[in-house]
Amino acid sequence: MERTFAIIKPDAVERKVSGKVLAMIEEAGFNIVGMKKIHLSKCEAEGFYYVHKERPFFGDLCSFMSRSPVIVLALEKDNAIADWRSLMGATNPANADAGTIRKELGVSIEENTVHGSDSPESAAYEIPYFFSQLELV
Ligand code: RTP
Ligand code: MG
Repeated sequence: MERTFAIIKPDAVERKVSGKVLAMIEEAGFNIVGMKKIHLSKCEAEGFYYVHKERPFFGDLCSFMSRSPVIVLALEKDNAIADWRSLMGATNPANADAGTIRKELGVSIEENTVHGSDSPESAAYEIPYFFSQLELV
């Protein structure tokens, strides 16, 4: 079993589609081993996305991620990291395959509904950024 980290981003929580995202996660066979709703500060968003700090969209991304609450998730499944990236779809919803979360629910390249770890190294940074061992069941 592998674990990955996911976020239901502010655009989805604001539009009240987080239940739809959770249903797609469960239907795809993921076990939710950690879940909580939090409102990130700008500083916390910057720490989470520090790998993107030189990218032109970094400031906008951190403002977006801290503008309203998100739901953070730890997901478990065989091949969880790659399978969650597949279920999310391409970064830009316009390029995402039918049936993916970003195609069905995404708004724009920035407001794309969900985040997912892109490697075992990212998952190992991201899960403990939000969850203590006691919060993972
Ligand atoms: P994520 O990290 O959120 O799972 O998304 P990703 O791997 O598909 O995309 P990444 O390149 O890591 O970008 C992180 C997030 O930054 C926003 N973004 N905005 N305005 C833009 O051109 C742009 N490009 C990326 C998106 O919210 C993207 O998910
Ligand atoms: Mg990424």
